[in-house]
Amino acid sequence: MTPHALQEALALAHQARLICPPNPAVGAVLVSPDGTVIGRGHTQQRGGPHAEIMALRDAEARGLSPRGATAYVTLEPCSHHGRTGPCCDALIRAGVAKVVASLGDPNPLVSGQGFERLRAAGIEVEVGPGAAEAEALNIGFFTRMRHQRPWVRSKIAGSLDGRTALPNGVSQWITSPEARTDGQAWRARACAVLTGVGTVLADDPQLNVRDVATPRQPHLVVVDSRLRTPTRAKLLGPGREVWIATAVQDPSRHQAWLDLGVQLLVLPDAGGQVDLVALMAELARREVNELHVEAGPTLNGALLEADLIDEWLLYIAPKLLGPGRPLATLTERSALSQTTALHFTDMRAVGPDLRLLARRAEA
Ligand code: AOF
Ligand code: ZN
Repeated sequence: MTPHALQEALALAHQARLICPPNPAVGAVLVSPDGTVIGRGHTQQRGGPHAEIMALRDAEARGLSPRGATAYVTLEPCSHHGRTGPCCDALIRAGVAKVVASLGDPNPLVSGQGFERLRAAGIEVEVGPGAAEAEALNIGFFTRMRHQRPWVRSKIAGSLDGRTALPNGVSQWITSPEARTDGQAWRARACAVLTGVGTVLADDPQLNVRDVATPRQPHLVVVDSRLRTPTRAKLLGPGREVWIATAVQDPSRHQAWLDLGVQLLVLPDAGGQVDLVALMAELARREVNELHVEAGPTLNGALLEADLIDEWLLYIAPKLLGPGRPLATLTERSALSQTTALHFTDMRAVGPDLRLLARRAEA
């Protein structure tokens, strides 16, 4: 059974999700020996205080002492000097008696050292309650720390017969406004949104978060092997951090985009295309935890064939389009044993549409 205070810490971590990337969303609740909650906190924006510090400040602001308290936290308190100071030292200084943490921090700078330092200071440490939820909340952070790549989620809106557009490219709108707003909520929690130059040329999208209140816009990544993104594309508008992933190595061809403040990720050429595996490693280096893909069938197909999609977010409208564009362009299979096996992890109605979440069979 997850203690009530830890459930509250998980709820606080949920609240941090839009603001805190690339840091993990963490919640902390301090409970005094008589069982009263004396402080609450969650992770702040990049470079800001961690959950434990916010909870200690909350107790201080209320004039309550954390001495002898139990700290319920959804992640191992950090032990390193990063953009902020170590939380385990702050807890030790504050005199807490016990720490209950959902799970260890996979960051190699921490990974068990936070717990060790707490125990060495005589603090009782319990690990485990709420672990599954704390990890699910931070699936991108855990994937990046463990595998040096982001958690890649591809969002697709289509018809019941699996079409994302008519043959002439018309796709606005197959799914309902409710489904489109729901899709924006998933964009908002991602560190970065990824699309292909084909989509930029066809739709001139903004790919920002508009329908959901958010303190932060995700970065935007355009896969553009040959540098065809128009310099007047809407998504290059002001206030947005845009990275173009290209296989064009010649620096003299980069200037037009650099002048617009775009960052170029110059990657190896893999058969005329950007090496997508190298792209994922570069995005992890740039601290992208969750990558939200909104792309056409070519890029989705290439990502799928490279086994780089962890999760599909599918919105299916109760419409039949007949001939049209597929979800992903794949090479022909000759046996069902060669097909990509997925399993559904969630299914629900969103307005008149269906929303399905599916993961790789082994994911
Ligand atoms: C905690 N509590 O609330 C979070 C933690 O660069 P910094 O100093 O902000 O450190 C970021 C790292 O701290 C991050 O990669 C992860 O290992 C840990 N996150 N730790 O004690 C928190 N968000
Ligand atoms: Zn910390």
